[in-house]
Amino acid sequence: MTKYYLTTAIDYVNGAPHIGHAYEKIQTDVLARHYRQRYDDVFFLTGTDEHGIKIQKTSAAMGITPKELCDANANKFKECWAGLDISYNKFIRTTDKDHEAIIQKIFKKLQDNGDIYKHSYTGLYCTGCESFLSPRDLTEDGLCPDHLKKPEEVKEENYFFKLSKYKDRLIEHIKNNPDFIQPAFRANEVLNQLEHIEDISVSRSKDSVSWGVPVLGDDTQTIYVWIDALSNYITALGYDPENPSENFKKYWPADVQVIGKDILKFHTIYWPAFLMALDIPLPKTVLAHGWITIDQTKMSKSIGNVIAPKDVMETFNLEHPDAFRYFMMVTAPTGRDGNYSDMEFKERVNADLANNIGNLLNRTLNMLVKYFDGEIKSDFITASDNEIAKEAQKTVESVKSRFDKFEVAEAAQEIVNFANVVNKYVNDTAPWSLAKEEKITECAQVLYNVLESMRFIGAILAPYCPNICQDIYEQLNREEKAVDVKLDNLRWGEIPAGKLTEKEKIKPVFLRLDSEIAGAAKKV
Ligand code: ME8
Repeated sequence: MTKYYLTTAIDYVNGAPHIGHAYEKIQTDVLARHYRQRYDDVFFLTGTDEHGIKIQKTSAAMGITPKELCDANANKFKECWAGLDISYNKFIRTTDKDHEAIIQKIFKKLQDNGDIYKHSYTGLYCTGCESFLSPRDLTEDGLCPDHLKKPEEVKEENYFFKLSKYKDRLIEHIKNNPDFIQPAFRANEVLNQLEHIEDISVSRSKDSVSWGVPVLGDDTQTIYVWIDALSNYITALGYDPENPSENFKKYWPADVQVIGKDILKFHTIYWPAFLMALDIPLPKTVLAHGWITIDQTKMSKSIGNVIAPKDVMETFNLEHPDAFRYFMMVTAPTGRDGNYSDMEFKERVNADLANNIGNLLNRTLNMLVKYFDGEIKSDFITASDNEIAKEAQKTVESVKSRFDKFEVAEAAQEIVNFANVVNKYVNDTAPWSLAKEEKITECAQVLYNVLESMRFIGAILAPYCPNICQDIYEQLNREEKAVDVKLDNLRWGEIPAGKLTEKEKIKPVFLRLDSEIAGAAKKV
C-alpha cells in the first residue's frame, strides 16, 4: 500500500474566504487528485484556525460570541470549498473538542520534557500575524512588514518554548534535506532567520487572550495559537502523546504541507522544533506558495479589492469551478506570486480550455460522424509507437515528474503543449483533405490518434478540471471516470472498435467565456 498525506494551512475565521485562500486549497486539491491517480491511499486535510486575539476582537466588535463567529465563518469556508470541488478527506476546526484536549496533552508533554518554562517578558505583538515580532522583523517605520500595522507592546508572564535548543538540529535538517523546504530558493531565507532565533512565547495571559485552550493546571494562561494551530496536522489523525492512533501511524509524516510564503517561519522553524521536542518525525516537504494579487495590487479590506471565488463564478456565469481552478493554477510558476484579473482569466481559459483543448475534441468528433458515421473500425486503431502516441506517453511521464517536484503550473503547461502538438498534427495532416482524396484509413487513423490523445489529456488534466475532463470522457463514451484513471494503467489504443458517438451526442466540453452560446455570461 502506498500512502500520501497532504495538508493545507488552516484559515483564520475572522472573515470569509477569498481567492488567496482558494489558491492554496485548489493547489493542494490538484496535488491530492493527481496522487490519487498514482497511489493507493491519499489523505487530504484542511480546516480552520479558530482561536486567538483576532477572533476575540472581531467577534466583540460584531457583538457576537467568538464561537458564533467561528461557526458562521467556518461554514463559509466549507461552502466555498464545496463550490470549488475541493476533495478534502477531513476538515478540522481547532475548536473541535478532541483537538483541544490533545493540545493540552501536547503542551503538558513539552512541559514535562523541560521544553517549556515560565518567563516575564516584554514583546511586540502583531495581531495580524498572531505572533510576537522581534525589532529586527519590523519595517523602518516600526511596522509589521506583512500587515503594515504597528505591533502592540505586551508585558506579560508567559510560558516559553526553548526554540533556541533546536537551532543546530534545524539548520542541519534543512541543509541535509533539500526537499524539506520547497521551492528550494526559500531555504536560505529560513536559514537566515534561524541565525537569530530565540525562545518563543507559547501562551498568553487569560486576561488578554481568553479565546483559546487553557493550559492544563494553570488556567491563568491560554495556549496561544501556534502550538494549537500547527498541531492540527497531527491531532486530525488522532495523535495522542500517550497513545498515537492507527491513522497517525499510517499517515504521518506528511508527504507535503502546503502553506503561503508568509507563514514559512512557523512551518519550517517552530513546527519542526515542536515535532523534535515531541520526538515525532518531520514532514517530508513544506511547500510554500506565493501570493495572489488582484490587478497587481495586494488584496485588502481597506482598498476594497477583495475577491471571493463566487464573485468570479457569478461574473462569468460559470456552471462549475474548473475554469477558475485552472486559471489559478497557471497564473504563476509554482511558488511565485500570481495575479488575478477578469481579463487575464478570460483570455487564458478561452485560449487553453476552449480553443486549444475543447475545440480539438469537438471538431474531431464531428469529423468522425461526418466521415465514418461515428464509428471506429478495427483498422483505425493505431500502434503505440506512432509519433503522437509516443508524445502522449511522454507527456504523462513529464506531468508525473513535474508533480514529483510539486510543479503544478508547469505540469499544466506540459498538457497544453501536448494539445498544441496534436492541434498542429491535425492541421498538418488535414483529415478533411484525406477524406476528400478518399484516403480513408489514413484519415481515420488521424482521428483515432486525436481521440486517444484526448483520452490521455482527460486523465492528466482531471486534477485541475474534474468536470470538463468528465465531459471529455463522456464524449469519448468511456465508462470509467476521468479522475479515477490510474496513470500507470493509461495505455495507448484502448478506445475500442465500435460505435463511439453520433451527431446529437456531440457537445462542446468548454465554451468560450465570451461566446454567444455561453450566453447569459456577463461581458467583461
Ligand atoms: O495564516 N494569496 O491563516 P490565514 C495567496 N491561520 N495565499 C494567501 C493569500 C493571498 N492573497 N492570503 C492568505 C493563517 N493566503 C493561519 C495558518 S496553519 C497551522 C495556520 C494564505 O487565514 C496564507 O498564506 O491568514 C495561508 O497559507 C492561508 O492562506 C491561510 O491564511
